[in-house]
Amino acid sequence: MRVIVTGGDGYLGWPQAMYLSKRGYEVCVVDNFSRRLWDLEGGTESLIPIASLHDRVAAWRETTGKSIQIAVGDLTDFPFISGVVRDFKPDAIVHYGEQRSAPFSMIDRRHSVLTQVNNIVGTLNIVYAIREHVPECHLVKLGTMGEYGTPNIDIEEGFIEITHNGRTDTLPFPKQPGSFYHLSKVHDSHNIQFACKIWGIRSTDLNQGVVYGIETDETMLDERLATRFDYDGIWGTVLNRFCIEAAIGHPLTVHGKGGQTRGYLNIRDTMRCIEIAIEKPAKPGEYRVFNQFTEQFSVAQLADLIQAAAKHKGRTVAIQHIADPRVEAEVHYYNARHTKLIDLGLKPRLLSDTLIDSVLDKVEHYKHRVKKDRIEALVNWRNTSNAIGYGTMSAKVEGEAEPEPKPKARISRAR
Ligand code: NAD
Ligand code: USQ
Repeated sequence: MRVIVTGGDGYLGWPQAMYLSKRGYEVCVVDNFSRRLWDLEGGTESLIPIASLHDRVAAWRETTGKSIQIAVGDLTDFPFISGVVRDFKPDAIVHYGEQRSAPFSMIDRRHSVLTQVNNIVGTLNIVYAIREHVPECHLVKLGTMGEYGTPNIDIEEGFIEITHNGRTDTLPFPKQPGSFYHLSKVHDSHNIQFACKIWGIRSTDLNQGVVYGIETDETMLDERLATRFDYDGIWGTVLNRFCIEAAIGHPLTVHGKGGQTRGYLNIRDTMRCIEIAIEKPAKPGEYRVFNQFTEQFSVAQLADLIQAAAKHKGRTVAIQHIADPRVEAEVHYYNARHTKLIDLGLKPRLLSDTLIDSVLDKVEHYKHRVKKDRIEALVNWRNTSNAIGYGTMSAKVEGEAEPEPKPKARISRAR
């Protein structure tokens, strides 16, 4: 099978490309390196040094004898992605290539717009390229559990049966996302579902939870194959952040009471879930949704787990409750169904002391690279223009100033 992995230079896309290549898939990665640029913009950096995409692919060939093709370009550029799809003729497209940080999308207007244009236009272009060149191709799209928010009822896998005024229908599960990033995923979902309906495209929307972990079997083959590991206040996800904080003796930064509960999964399970989705594709015209996570935790539970694991290694780490920079329910009901991938063969790799230990050991090795001034949560949801430290992301940057609003049209009043 031929598979395009968009975002193939990213945290999940690069290990996914290797995972599939190792199992005999012909893989082409697409990326425009925007993520490396956004790191430069915000003064952030992967904890683990990462090779360039070309060096990674060369190292992969050297280590395994297998090739991965590279297409460098922007998914929002239709002639580019349309040409790649036309020439490569994929059986499946695994679409990771989006701006994926909720805090980044909440910095200011420019970053909200950038996020939504990048994600929604990129996805729509892929859908059009599939329709034009490979209508049988299966689109495996990375969505997010955050599309649902935290409703006070059980979360179903994509759809819910509703009886209203005596009539019953199965409808998309209500969406209450918590950032302009999460909203971009909701808009993607609607666009994809619509395209499946009108053109018979096949798609699996994977509502993935928060991913943690640093290594897969493939990244461990050679240090040039390592994937990125984010820990800063913009890109770092909570469990990865707590591991770094523990390693450098920084208090674990729990937002508010820490009652925010989310679904989590190990990076190795992400790899396998995608493989399962590709192996057992949606039917033509089918838009299916899987909730892709393996267990749920509150932030406070995660902090306790990491604190205990650090203590086991002789390290005392404090837990600090900081005012929540986000607007989110601090304590809430959370019970999300996640059985479809398990029914298709996923054997979850649950968070264990050994797993936390292995991440802690790995980050310990690189802790000299931590930029301590990037750990703090740099973006507050309540601000419309966050100056995040170096000033480069502030709306007040020279040349980036918000234009003055035009004067209102004059309305002549009747006397
Ligand atoms: P990442 O930022 O490490 O990787 C994303 C990659 O996409 C980057 O290499 C970036 O350069 C590329 N990209 C972005 N916009 C592009 C464009 N317009 N054209 C070409 N390339 C583009 O992110 P990640 O953690 O690997 O996440 C991958 C996907 O999985 C995202 O869609 C994200 O929303 C989703 N997801 C991630 C997590 C998580 O915890 N990491 C959880 C749920 C869902
Ligand atoms: N949190 C803390 N302390 C921290 C960092 C985060 O308490 O130091 C809290 C947040 O307030 C939030 C929760 O932890 O309640 C999760 O935050 P996160 O940054 O780990 O995850 P999130 O912003 O939701 O985004 C990440 C990925 C995104 C993906 C999403 C899956 O960046 O791409 O879509 O996880 S989900 O959360 O299921 O929507």
